[in-house]
Amino acid sequence: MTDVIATSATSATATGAADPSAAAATLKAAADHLLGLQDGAGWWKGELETNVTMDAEDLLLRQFLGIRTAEETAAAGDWIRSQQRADGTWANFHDGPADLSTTIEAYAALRMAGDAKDASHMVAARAFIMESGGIEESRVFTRVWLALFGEWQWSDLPVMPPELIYLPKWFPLNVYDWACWARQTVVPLTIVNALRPVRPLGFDLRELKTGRKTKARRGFFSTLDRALHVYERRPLRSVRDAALRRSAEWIIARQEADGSWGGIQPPWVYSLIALNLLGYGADHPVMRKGIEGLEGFIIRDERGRRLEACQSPVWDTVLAMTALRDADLPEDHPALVKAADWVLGEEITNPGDWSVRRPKVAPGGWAFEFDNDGYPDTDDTAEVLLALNRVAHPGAAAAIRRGADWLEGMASKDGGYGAFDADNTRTLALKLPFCDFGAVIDPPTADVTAHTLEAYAALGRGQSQPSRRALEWLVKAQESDGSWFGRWGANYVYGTGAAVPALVAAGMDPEDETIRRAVRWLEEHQNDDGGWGEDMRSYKDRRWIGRGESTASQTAWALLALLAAGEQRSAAAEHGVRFLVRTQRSDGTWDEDHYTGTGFPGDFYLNYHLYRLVFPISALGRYVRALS
Ligand code: R03
Repeated sequence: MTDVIATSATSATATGAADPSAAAATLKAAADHLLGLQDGAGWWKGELETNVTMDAEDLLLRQFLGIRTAEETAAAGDWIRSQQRADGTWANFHDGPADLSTTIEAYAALRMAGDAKDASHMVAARAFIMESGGIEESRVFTRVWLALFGEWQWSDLPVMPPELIYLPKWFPLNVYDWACWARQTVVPLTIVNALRPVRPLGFDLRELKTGRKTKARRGFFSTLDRALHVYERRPLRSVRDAALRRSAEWIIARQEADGSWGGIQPPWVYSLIALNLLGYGADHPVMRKGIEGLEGFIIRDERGRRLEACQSPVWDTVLAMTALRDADLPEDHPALVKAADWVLGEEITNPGDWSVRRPKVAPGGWAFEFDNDGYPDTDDTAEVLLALNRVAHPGAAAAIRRGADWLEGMASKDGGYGAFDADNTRTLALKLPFCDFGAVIDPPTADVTAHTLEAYAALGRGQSQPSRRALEWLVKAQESDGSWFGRWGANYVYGTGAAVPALVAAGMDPEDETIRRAVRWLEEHQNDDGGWGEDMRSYKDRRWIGRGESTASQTAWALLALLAAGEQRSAAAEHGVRFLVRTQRSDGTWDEDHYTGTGFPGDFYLNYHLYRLVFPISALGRYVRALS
């Protein structure tokens, strides 16, 4: 029954049955908004919001290279201050718990910006830092940044020798055993570690130290670390010099067209530092390109200046294309053809680090970023294929074939898919004392395997052997509660929202118990407001699994699963659709302060600013179609 007191159409639908015309109107407004965001070159790109370590490290990098300006420092300081919470701390995601390393880095950056130690916001930050154990308890990366300026001892950091580059590709811990992002980060850090530079900061941070000993991990690897520390005092000079040279060549060979390394902040900044230490000045072409390239990742607005950790144009563009097709735009709509044109130009036609494990596989994938030609990934490639397959473009068919062949070649031995490499599953690196932040391997995950399977099915390859193995892999990966884990999105709602549509597309009966269990899990985790939400804490604390404030993107993921399962007339789906209708802004998009993208479970999170729009459009579009 509709509440008689309700005056607006939207609040009336909140209590009545789902109204297909309200859903259609919401869909239309959202699709129009999305169309208005397309770049003239054909792509879409939303901001990729992360945390203030990016901005603090940017200032530290510039300080190290001797290029930090007062203007940049003040503007970054404004941004960092704007992100501080009332209790003086900084978090890694909206409304998240205070993070020690992030708060230390932010504090150091604000000291650079000239904030006084006894200013109340600095006192509050320091109180949190000290009660959390000070610099001694911060992550290795934070202590590396501080060591660059003499605020931490190099001898109190785990050793990572440049001779690593010599380990053959079959030997444990060789660079190709590391996930690509860790590989590109660790190689420059071995150079930094060997040269142990200390440059001036202009102030000290002794107020952030407790003087206690950093918790040491025990076992074989800390023994190995002690042995390496001894070796570091007198390394074999000729071997060391050759290793440094070879590592530098390895790095330089991987610089991208935009000056980045891997299109992501960590390898980028550490590569610049490492090369600088080897004598490359800020005006050397490689350095200049790298430093100037960072400008393209800077966002400036009234709140200050911030650095994106990474940019997502390929990912955003293909999700937008799929959303607009779900919204029933014709396959030859000019916006879609233009987008397809741009996407086709982004195909990666050269081998890369992935070729080390799959030397016989021909190129044909796509990366996430504008420029990351050495590192196409299976997740982006699957979503590219799904999008291109639904747009009328003469160049699409051949590119789709190459892409699907590449994907098949990237299957891991167990039939699942990692993001950037096949069989990147050796867990040894996880045990190194160096590795206390972020995943350092890239094993198959449910979300990526699901996207790949969905692509195979859409392309008529659903009966192929790789496809069947991916399906088996996914069925086995289902959690005992009926959900799937989300590696690159939060969390079980994301994994389940990927797995169910893929399994059904690949031919699984929606009445199959696998699908029914997933539907029940989603129904049990729907919020009273009709939406779904899952907090990032779910990665560390089981009590948060499937729980959190409702968001537009997570509600859409749940709906995509329910719709694929044939549940469009269920109370859960109707209630979810009403949530989206009710919470849409007048300009057609949604607010989404909560982060729903994952960089590293437990450590690093992303707010993709287009998720709030593309996923609701897909969900509402499929809903409207299912009812008609
Ligand atoms: C969503 C699907 C597509 N997906 C690609 C997603 C890319 C996400 C951005 C990656 O940005 C990174 C940021 C990082 N930080 N720190 C690291 C890092 C890596 C990527 C990092 C952590 C540990 C080590 C090395 C680097 Br060791 C901030 C498939």
